[in-house]
Amino acid sequence: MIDVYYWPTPNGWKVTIMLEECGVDYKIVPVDIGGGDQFKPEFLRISPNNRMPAIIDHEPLGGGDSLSVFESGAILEYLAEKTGKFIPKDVKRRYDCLQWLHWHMANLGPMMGNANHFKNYAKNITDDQNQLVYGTNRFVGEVDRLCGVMDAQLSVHQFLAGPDYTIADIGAWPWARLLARIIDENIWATFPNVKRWVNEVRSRPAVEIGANVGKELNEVKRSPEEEKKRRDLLFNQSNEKVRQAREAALRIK
Ligand SMILES: N[C@@H](CCC(=O)N[C@@H](CS)C(=O)NCC(=O)O)C(=O)O
Repeated sequence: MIDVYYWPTPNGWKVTIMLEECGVDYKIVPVDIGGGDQFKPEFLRISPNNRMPAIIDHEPLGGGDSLSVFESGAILEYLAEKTGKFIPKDVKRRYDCLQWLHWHMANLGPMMGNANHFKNYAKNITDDQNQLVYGTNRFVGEVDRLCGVMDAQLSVHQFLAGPDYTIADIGAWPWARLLARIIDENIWATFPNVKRWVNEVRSRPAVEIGANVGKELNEVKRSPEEEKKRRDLLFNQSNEKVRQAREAALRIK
């Protein structure tokens, strides 16, 4: 059994989609990131960066004690290695897959996260139009560039890393499916190969199930004051707060 420390966001969906694709049993442990669960000692012990997702595998690859993994890309690699699924065995194809997995971890995910922040959240935090416009243009511009990179790749390959559906697709898809919501509807007309691939991956039954896990957790109605408190918690995280919480977690025997 694998415990999945999870909240329904793109980084969380990668893990539930992979587990559904592989047919592995798992248990969801909700980490309410707006409510501060990511600072609880039991979570920080396995996820030093106070971000979900993380997993604990009680029957780990190689045997022995339970094993924890944080960072969604590392979790996908671990599950692929454990199950032998969605990662090619051939060395060249394997590194095609890993290159594209790491590409989305370092590029598409963070840039879409920041584009979303500037387009949808920053206006609740600052009235400074210069900052809002600069931040939005910078990150939306980067997402546009990255869509060009993906579209070119998908114009000659069925999937991101070539002919096979791999963890590179499982990692990037949960972000790419949100392109219209975060950027705008025209994005699909500009990048038809990305659109084709997003739809193709969406049609897989395991993707449909994995991307809906814990949907109800995000459907809670909250007052504007509560929403503000949750945003403050997410967007005001100091070095001191994080370090103290993590050190305290590590001191627990
Ligand atoms: N690179 C990390 C990013 C994870 C991440 O940013 N998680 C967000 C939710 S999507 C989170 O836990 N945020 C909590 C916080 O900001 O305190 C991964 O891919 O696992």
